[in-house]
Amino acid sequence: MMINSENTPLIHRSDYQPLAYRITEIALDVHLDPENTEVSARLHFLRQNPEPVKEIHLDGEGLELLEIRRDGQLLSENSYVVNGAGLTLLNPEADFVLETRVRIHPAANSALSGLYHAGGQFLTQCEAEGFRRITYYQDRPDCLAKFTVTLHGPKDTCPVLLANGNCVAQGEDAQGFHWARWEDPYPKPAYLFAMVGGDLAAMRDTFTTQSGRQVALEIYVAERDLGACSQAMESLKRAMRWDEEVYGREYDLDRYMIVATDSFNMGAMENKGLNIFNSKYVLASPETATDTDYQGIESVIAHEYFHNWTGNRVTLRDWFQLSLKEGLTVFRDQEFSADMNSRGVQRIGDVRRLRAAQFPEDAGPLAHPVRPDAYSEINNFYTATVYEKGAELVRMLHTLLGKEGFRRGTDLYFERHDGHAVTIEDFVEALEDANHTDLSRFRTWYAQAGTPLVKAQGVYDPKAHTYTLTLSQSTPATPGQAHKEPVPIPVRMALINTQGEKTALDSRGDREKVLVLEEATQTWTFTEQPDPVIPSLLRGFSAPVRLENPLDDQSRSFLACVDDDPFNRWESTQELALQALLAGTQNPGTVQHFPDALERALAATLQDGAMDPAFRAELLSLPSEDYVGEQMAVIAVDAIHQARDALLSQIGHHFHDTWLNLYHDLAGAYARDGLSIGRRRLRNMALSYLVYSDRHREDDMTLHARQQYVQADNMTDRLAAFQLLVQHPLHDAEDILMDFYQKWQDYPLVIDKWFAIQAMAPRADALRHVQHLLVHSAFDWKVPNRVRAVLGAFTVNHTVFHAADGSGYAFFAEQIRRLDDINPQTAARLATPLSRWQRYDEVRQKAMIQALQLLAAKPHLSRDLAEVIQRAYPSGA
Ligand code: B3K
Ligand code: ZN
Repeated sequence: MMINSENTPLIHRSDYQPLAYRITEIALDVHLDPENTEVSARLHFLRQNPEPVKEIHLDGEGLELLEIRRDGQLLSENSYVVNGAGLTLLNPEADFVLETRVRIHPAANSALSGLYHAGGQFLTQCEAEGFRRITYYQDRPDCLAKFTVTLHGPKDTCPVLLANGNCVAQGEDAQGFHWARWEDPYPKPAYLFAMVGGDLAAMRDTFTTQSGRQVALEIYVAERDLGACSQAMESLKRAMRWDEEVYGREYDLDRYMIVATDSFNMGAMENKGLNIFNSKYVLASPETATDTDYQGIESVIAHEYFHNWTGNRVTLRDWFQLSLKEGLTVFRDQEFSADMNSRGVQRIGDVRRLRAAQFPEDAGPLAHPVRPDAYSEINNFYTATVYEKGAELVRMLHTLLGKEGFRRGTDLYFERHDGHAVTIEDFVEALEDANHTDLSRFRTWYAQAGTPLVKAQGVYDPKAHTYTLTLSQSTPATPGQAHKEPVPIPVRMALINTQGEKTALDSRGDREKVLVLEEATQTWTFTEQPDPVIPSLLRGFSAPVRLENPLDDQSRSFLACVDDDPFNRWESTQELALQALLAGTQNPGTVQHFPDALERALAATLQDGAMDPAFRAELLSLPSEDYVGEQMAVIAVDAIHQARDALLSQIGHHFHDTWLNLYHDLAGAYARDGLSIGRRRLRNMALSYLVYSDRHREDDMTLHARQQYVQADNMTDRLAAFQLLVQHPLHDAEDILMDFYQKWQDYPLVIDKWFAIQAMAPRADALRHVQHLLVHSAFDWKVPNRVRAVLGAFTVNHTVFHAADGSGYAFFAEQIRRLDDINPQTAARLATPLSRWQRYDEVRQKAMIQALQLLAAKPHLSRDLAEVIQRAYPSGA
């Protein structure tokens, strides 16, 4: 691949150097203007060592330097150097004050990194390296400074001026302008800096902390959205209480602010005291947001709040430590959601996400350890590995140390490192020291990429009444890591007898155990087992591994009916469905065998009216096309799609009357409690199976969907019906598409759904349809949510994106080229599915490589996209 390697110079973890100078204080003065904003900065530098240094480098990108002074004196041109990467000060004193004034252009900033102007608001995004696009600075997470920020802006378009911390003064400027000064008492790295200016209304509330302090809570949105903030506000209060109760962590400022915007590169950002959020994770009303949207808000609000301790008060030494804050904070938000909702259902969802995003990443050319060793563009490392696998590592530590031990460890971690920039090693050491334990071998998990494969072998001896379990592990090679060490794998397990009961595993009578598989192979023998038993392994998905547990269908079906571990009960059903689907891919087009074992498992769930409906819906859902593909040596795109369609329709058909009864019985008035959410989920699943049961005729099941679409009083039900109709191969949904658009055209988040559902529809003319979506008047290349709604959704429309003639890839690459000039971060992220080319047949491989080459040849290729292409196809570089 012809990529200029200057595009992708690598930064190595081993090259870390402590700062020669600290910046103790920074005062910013910002005159907001969409075209030309002026930023003045006053920085107090303090040398860390007695020996003088030759120069100090300050990061800076796209800044127009207007003035520079040291200790009040204009700097002569021979005492500094400015280039595209920043500013170098020559022969600096031991301590001094540097003042700079620069000009930047927020309206032209479509990359949405640094200060940008979008939707009439001024907003910032500084993680990871956006602050250098605002002013010259040591833009690295170990540079902690006290910030004072004075914002000036026009009163009419920017009545609200916000920054981190407390508002300490405000006043009038001349001619319709005003200012506000904010002070953040907590020293912080620049990536946590934020400022906002705009015409915003606030929903206000208060929270009283465990020590009795009152905190003002404010959610800033457009005036018309004020009524859609209550889920966010309630979730915030629940998260604040939970962190006090579970981790003993209290909020530390007098004010907690959240600002919502439609123009944002990711979900949200944990800036100190002033979170900035994608409006998708703030705004919800029953008419516009689905139950899934509501849950997304709760977990992202909690996630950003939890960062106040895990990320902000204790921050990162360097970006290689990213999982120190992200893995730990994802673990915390998952546990919070498990405590607020059903623990079993939460765990199933978490594992589903891990398997959908992280396992493929770990098995492909973009694989990297949870603590990476090198990067070119750090924004490419906000990955499922750093976040989701990182959270799994913390979860395993929690399992190994136990709840109390883990809490002792985090208490010590906060006590030792509050106010410091630290490493993953510091975290592990705190857990060790608090528990007088040795986690040396566990560290390999952070250093080694790839998903371990665990193989289980069990033998029951009817004479000796013993059950012997042998577990072995191996991890496949990943780029740059040919040899792999064994890792300690906690395997939670039970043995289940023919009555469906867990047997006693030892003389203490424990019926569940955590075995720690540390070596390549280990064996455990359980005595006094009078009856044959079936092993229930990796309960609760106790480790992020693939498990090969050779059970026959009958045993799986039995576990699917009796296992009291919700995750494993689900897993047994999924495994049966997976086997049926894989078998189906062998003979595409023929009528598929609906295995008895699967039938029994599904029937048991369908008949169990006492079960939590949300869990029931999980048990009744089939593995995704992606998951099935992951299990195949060569992903058979079309065969998987057909097999899954066929099985859905068989299950729909076979249990037709049961589904219909469920559909009618589960109807009920809209409410937001867990039970009602579960009932809606199960009811919409029933509708979907009914529609699938006769997908190849268009008869009265689509009428049910049409009726539901029209009559629904909430978005969950309306969207479920809408999706079934739009994605039905024979149904003409033109009128419904128009109706939906007309109703919701003023609600960007709803229109994103309208775009995404169309882009995901596997219809015959899908590609042409997606091309039309890109020229629709509501499509906007500058709004990442909208771009993801079309291009992101398109990549999961497997039969179309992966069309054998390569048309999907070629089209996609053209769009990514275009996007790269507008928003490189989003372009690089969207392009990652192309990195999976090795998993497809030769024809598709060729076409995918061609698409990568098309990207590689792009003029002005961003560093973000260059790195992804380079890693996706290193052989040609
Ligand atoms: N810390 C931010 C992510 C920043 C991504 C920068 N490319 C959100 C979060 O994980 O909470
Ligand atoms: Zn985070």
